[in-house]
Amino acid sequence: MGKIATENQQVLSHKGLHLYHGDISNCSMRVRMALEEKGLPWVSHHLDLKKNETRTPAYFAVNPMGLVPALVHDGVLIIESDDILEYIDKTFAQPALQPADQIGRDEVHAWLKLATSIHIKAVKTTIYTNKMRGVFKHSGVDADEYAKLQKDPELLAFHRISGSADGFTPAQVDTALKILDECWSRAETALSQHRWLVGDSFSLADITWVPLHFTLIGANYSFEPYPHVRAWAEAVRDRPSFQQGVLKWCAKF
Ligand SMILES: N[C@@H](CCC(=O)N[C@@H](CS)C(=O)NCC(=O)O)C(=O)O
Repeated sequence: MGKIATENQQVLSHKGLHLYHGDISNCSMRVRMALEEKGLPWVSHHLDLKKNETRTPAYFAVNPMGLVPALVHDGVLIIESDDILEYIDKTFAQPALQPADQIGRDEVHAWLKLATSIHIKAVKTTIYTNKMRGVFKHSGVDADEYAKLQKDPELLAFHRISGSADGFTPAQVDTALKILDECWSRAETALSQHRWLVGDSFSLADITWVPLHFTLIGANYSFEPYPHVRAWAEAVRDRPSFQQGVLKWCAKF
């Protein structure tokens, strides 16, 4: 979605970089990592997902999807982590977080879009099933209020199921796992051929997938079959951007 129009006076008045984000949110971790890699100062607007702080009219007036992250740069509002990452890299050129050549940039873009495309069906389904059940306590009233705020049918359906007594069906959970397996097999192949997901330079692709690795471990997803992925994640742990963008906010998922 990228830049979106807003009439929110608070958002319009923000000077510099302001990030609406959540400590445990893997999409927020990406953006925090990118900001750290670029050495950019930013103002934090933290929302606690476990306390339903994104499920309020005030936050829907910032991001009409009710999701974190949302970045504001001098009054310009950008939503969707993949678009935010590309915005940051384009606007603040150094250090570059994408290869200079178009083929490499297309590859990075494809990794970003892959993560976006599997987010609800695979990532959120696995995390909400294995990690978050019972953590978010949405009462009936909450669900009704949320339904009034949330206009996106996929998110509405997702939260209706995740908040129900039965949660996702075994078939849905299985589909989620299969999608994750396909993606991590693809990452394993890429990382057996070069140091980072796209060639030999750390890029937005790594920034996008490392928080998924981190949070999926916490949701009991097994990385046993993927030795190159495990070594890659270990290498990223040493970067200050991982310390500051991930561990400072969420020591353990
Ligand atoms: N496609 C969005 C997904 C954002 C998203 O799902 N954020 C999660 C945290 S990682 C969130 O806000 N969850 C709260 C909710 O689903 O209501 C992006 O990449 O920014």
